[in-house]
Amino acid sequence: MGKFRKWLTRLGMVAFCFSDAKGSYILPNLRDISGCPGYTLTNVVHVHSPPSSAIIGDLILAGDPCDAYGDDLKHLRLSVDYEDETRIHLKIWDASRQRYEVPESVLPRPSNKDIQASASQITLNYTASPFTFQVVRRSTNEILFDTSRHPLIFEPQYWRIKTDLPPNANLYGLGEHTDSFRLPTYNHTRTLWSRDSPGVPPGTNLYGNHPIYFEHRKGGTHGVFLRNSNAMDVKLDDLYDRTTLEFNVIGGIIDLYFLAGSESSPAEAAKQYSDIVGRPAEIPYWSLGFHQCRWGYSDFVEVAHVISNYSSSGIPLETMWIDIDYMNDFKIFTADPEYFPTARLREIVDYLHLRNQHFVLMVDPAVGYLPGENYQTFDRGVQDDIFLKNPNGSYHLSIVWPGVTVYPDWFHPNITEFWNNEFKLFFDPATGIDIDGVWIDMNEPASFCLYPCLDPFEQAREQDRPPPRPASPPKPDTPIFQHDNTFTIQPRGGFEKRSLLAPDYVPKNSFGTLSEKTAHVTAVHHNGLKEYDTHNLYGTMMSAATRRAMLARRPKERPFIITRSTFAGAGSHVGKWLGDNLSTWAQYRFSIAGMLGMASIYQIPMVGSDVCGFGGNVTVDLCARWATLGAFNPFFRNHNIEHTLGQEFYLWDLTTEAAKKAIDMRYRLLDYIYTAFHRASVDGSPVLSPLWFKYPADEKTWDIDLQFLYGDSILVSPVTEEGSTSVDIYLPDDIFYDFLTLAPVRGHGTTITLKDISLVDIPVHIVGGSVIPLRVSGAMTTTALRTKDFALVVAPGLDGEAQGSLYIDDGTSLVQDAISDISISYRLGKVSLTGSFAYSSGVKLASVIVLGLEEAPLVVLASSGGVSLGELDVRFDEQNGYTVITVDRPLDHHLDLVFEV
Ligand SMILES: *[C@@H]1O[C@H](CO)[C@@H](O)[C@H](O)[C@H]1NC(C)=O
Ligand SMILES: *[C@@H]1O[C@H](CO)[C@@H](O)[C@H](O)[C@H]1NC(C)=O
Ligand SMILES: *[C@@H]1O[C@H](CO)[C@@H](O)[C@H](O)[C@H]1NC(C)=O
Ligand SMILES: *[C@@H]1O[C@H](CO)[C@@H](O)[C@H](O)[C@H]1NC(C)=O
Ligand SMILES: *[C@@H]1O[C@H](CO)[C@@H](O)[C@H](O)[C@H]1NC(C)=O
Ligand SMILES: *[C@@H]1O[C@H](CO)[C@@H](O)[C@H](O)[C@H]1NC(C)=O
Ligand SMILES: CC(=O)N[C@H]1CO[C@H](CO)[C@@H](O)[C@@H]1O
Repeated sequence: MGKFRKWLTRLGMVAFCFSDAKGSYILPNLRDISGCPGYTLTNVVHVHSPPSSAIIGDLILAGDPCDAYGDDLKHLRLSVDYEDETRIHLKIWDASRQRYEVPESVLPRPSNKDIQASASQITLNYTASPFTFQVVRRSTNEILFDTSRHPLIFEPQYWRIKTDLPPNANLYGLGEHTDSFRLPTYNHTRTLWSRDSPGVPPGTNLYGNHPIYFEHRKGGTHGVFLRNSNAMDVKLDDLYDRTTLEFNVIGGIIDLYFLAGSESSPAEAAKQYSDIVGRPAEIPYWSLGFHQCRWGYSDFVEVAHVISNYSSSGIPLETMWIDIDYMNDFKIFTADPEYFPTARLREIVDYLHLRNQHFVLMVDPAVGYLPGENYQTFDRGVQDDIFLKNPNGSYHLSIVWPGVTVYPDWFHPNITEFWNNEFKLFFDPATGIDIDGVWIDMNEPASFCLYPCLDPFEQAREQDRPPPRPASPPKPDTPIFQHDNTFTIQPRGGFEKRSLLAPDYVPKNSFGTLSEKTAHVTAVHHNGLKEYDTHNLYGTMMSAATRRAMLARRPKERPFIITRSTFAGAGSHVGKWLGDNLSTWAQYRFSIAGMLGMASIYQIPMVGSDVCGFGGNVTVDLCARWATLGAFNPFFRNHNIEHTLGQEFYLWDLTTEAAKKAIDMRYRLLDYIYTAFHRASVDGSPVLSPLWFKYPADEKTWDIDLQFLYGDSILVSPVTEEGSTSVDIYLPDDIFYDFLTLAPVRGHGTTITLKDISLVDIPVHIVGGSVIPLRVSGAMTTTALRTKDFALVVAPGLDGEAQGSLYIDDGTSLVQDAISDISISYRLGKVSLTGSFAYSSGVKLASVIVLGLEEAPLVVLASSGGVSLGELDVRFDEQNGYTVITVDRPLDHHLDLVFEV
């Protein structure tokens, strides 16, 4: 038994949490709310002079209070703003007391163009008494949101807003969840409250929280975002003639953004959502390479062996990761002097860097509570006084890997200096471990202390986590409730009457009470805010702080950070992995819907599951299939739990072959997906999408979540059943091309069966109408890949035309000196490359491959800016009907290829 083995394993926690998750809901004490009187709207005034249509008004309780979960508030304020052509903002708050709102320091509000209602694509129509409203799409007069039958309820610790929707509504979002991508609408509750959720069971609240949904109809797709971080239950139900959706929230204010989306292009809803929560951060090119990690590497020797084994097996390894194992007694910002000494880790980093490979370590938020132990991170945190506190000013203690711990308070005004300094010292290129990226975990924040956690020291002993030294808590006289500018609580604030520990309405947290296995809801941040209100922001605030710290180390480079817990807007700081899932076929399947949620709705496109699964032993067949699916995860990492069999791809011949083939496809497509990431950072275009984003009128696509679009033009249709070598895939009425043979496949809006798909293959199709930039071959690193020439695959649509683009830059800098952003079009026998060509990539356009032609053009003439470049060599593949035109010219100028037949 090594020193690491004496503690409870994380696997043990999995089993423990499973049993805990079942049947332990605190059943909400449901009250009769049918008699709640609603409110009457009065004193409506136009707050700005025309052309604005913004209004503000008073909402007065319209009858005898129902006091369902507390006293009905008597007087509310309402505002409605037409912020731009596609967005309405509706806000309802307490007129007499200040209530918590998501701080703008965490989620900035969008700019408000303050337009006239008549210029908006949607309008808000209301009835004054009782106050209800409808959001209407003007072009069709279709009602998108309708509270007519459901008067508003607003109490100190409960509010409810409820809408009727069309029957069997197509709803997506409200994650994080492992439910189907198209949400079940019968008796379904989505609870939003960050939770360390091993095994990621469907139907429960998971790590992150995204109170946004898209609703899709024949007449269009729109979005609704609730800007609120309190615990909530979003309830969906089907009645005979309609679906209903209701937000039941235990704090904050009603802060709704209605997004018009579009009548014909669902991706517009995603772009509009990026206007309010921010666009995804640009990622380094190398981060799209293949990553290997596992929990349970026993020492630096094993890590080095994994790196060399990847190399000798010929599987490209871009980035090596280490989980908590490297830490000394699991203390963050320390390395185990015997098992992972800094000097030896530095050797590994040097080795990787010399070979253009990368290195990532994990950092948790919780800091070991070790007074007098010369644990410098803790001591500096005490000195800076940046740890989260109890109401009486003592440190809020919990239990994480190192035993009893304290949490950084991300609202503390000096937290940036503290966190930056820890990163600077420990990850110092000259003396420490020069990481290229960082992985942040346990930031729900997770705790192993069972509520009420009266004696964390005793529980840590029982759990066999290192007992901390007895010591008096530092600075017992630290004043509490100091305020800063982030948020000021007025003395008469609405908070004092709240029962934080026992709200009358109890959201359906799968751990039971809201404080279970996390920071308690009573914990107080430096600015006076309570965990009750801000819990769901913790992981995203850690993400933002970690981004600042990584930027402070390498100010010119795009940081690479992967987190577990997210809130709306997290994607502008970090990427996300889907958490501690299991090595099962079911979870392999869920991972697609999980990624779709993050990438197509929540604006967190750098996303992927633990490839081959995290918990449990994977079978070689599943791992081979997952290697091929993983190649189409935006973030592609193999990772598993300790005390299970290794699952590095090189361990089996089958996974070696699958990984090599899949990584080769991925790498040839890397600039295609990098271009998609660039577009996302510019306008929020989804990097992955469900089929219905492309075929919104095709009802059969609406609930498909086992096929998806990688970028907007590559259709991925993995085999999804154990023991199967075939898959039924749906092809809409369109033309597709097999990615490997390039042969056309006509879709007819039917399901077809693809047969004989070996365990090392994955069906991939190019969607007609697109141009795909490819590197001519893969490579062992992304650095080497960037020296490969390009080929352009032109895949004409049913109308015989195609469009695509290619974005190239240096792949790492935050600010680019020169970029190439090339548009490629194909129409009437002419391929044109236009746009900017300023980035000097040093590579050529080797060839243009035009698919689906019945015969080859006799002659292809090239010209650039009107200057003839002569005739190009043409080869025709009769079997699969494609034409290869050899171009072999630098990719640095406009180019036209004209076909003569
Ligand atoms: C909403 O109000 C507008 C302007 O008053 C009106 O033209 C429209 O018919 C209303 N729509 C619905 C569905 O009530
Ligand atoms: C609704 O779901 C809850 C919890 O999942 C269950 O207890 C209840 O029986 C269901 N109600 C109906 C009507 O199906
Ligand atoms: C590396 O490969 C060797 C030989 O195939 C094997 O014995 C060893 O267990 C592997 N090491 C690791 C850490 O995977
Ligand atoms: C402060 O509150 C914590 C948590 O409620 C409690 O454990 C601790 O004993 C209190 N300390 C004092 C000095 O009252
Ligand atoms: C933040 O740090 C500065 C400089 O050390 C110090 O003067 C200030 O009191 C600190 N602020 C808080 C709230 O601790
Ligand atoms: C995984 O396999 C190993 C070796 O066969 C076995 O000892 C272990 O119990 C297995 N773990 C699980 C979770 O099945
Ligand atoms: C592959 C897999 O099962 N992924 C799941 C892992 O967990 C996340 C939730 O955190 C799910 O969204 C994924 O579907």
